[in-house]
Amino acid sequence: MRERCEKLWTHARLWTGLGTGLGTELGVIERGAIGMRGGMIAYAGPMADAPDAEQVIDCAGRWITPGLIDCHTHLVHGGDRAAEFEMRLAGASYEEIARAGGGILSTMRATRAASEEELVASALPRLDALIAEGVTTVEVKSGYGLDLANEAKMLRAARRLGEERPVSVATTFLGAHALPPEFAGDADGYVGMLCEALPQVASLADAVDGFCEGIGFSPAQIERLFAAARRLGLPVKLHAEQLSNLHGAELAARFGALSADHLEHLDAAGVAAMADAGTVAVLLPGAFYFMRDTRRPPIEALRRAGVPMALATDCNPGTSPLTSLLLAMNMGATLFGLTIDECLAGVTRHAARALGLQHRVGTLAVGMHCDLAIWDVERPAELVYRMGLNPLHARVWRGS
Ligand code: DI6
Ligand code: FE
Repeated sequence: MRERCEKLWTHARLWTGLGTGLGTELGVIERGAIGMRGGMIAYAGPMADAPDAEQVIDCAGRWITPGLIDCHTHLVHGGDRAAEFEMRLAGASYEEIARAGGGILSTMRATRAASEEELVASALPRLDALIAEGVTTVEVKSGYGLDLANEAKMLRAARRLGEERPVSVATTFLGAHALPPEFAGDADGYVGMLCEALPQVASLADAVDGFCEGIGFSPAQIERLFAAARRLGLPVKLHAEQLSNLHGAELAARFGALSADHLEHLDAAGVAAMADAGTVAVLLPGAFYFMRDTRRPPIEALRRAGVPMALATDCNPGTSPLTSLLLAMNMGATLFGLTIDECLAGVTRHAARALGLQHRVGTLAVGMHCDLAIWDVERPAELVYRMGLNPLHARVWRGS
């Protein structure tokens, strides 16, 4: 006789994320049930075999997926860049705007000027939009403070979001996002400062990220940062191959990175290195769309090599002001050619892995956190198909 559950969701169709093989239905259970005890999943399987429970919730045939995971965001930042969007519509390029003092540095100024409380307050509406669509775990990067005090302020604000709302927050230190004016012409000096500062932000960050790009940091600079991060036991991830191919993904793979993100210019060697290292490819179709990019990441090569692909919003004020993970899935399918199951795995199982959280969240399995999204849909494809309709019926975080 199995132990009673505290709660049991019955008459549900389960998309567990546990099947094998990409492109096949990932572990669907018709007439399924989920049992919860102590905030964890205690049962996930056919209703017929479900244990007793103190409270039974009849899902009336609705679909249950793992709670969604947005594994790449810049949710915390000061101000917005709507005026720069207007300039881009009038013909200015992202690079021209950046060279004129706009871009990341304009958000840096607004972020430095904001208090921790103001950063939390301005991020909450964006977080609430994600939560309203079933997000139960969100990653938040720093990267607009660009000095120790302001990067730490961003990371504290990010952690506070997880106290203000029922959601799990993973924080990432992205000090190597852009060169601040204090270090103009001295990127190496700035990276040296970051490496020295790392022990002081280590307790605030779950991972270390960088922007490896001509307009960001060189592979040699990222390598120094990654070596410092690994010495502290911090996992790494990288914005790589977004605008050009500097072989950042290979570098990331060499450091056992959790993920390499963007990847529009990834080549075959990069794909192979990621496959060998088990590094997740985080695809960010919102940035691709908003920047009117035309070069797609090498999806077919990633698929063939068995590289897990995640999808995220990249929510940021400059290149992806997107606060809908459902829309990111739609873009993943329409712009990048992902299948429905790839899109769903991309915001659940593989997104969890991109954060190193695959043993806690991202699938419907016994022993995982009971984070659920319950949907008013007839088939999972509807979650990817619609643009702007939110079919979330209920959201469960850690069992409630
Ligand atoms: N890649 C991007 O597209 C964004 N950051 C990054 O590393 C740009 C962020 C911004 O423009 O504010
Ligand atoms: Fe990003």
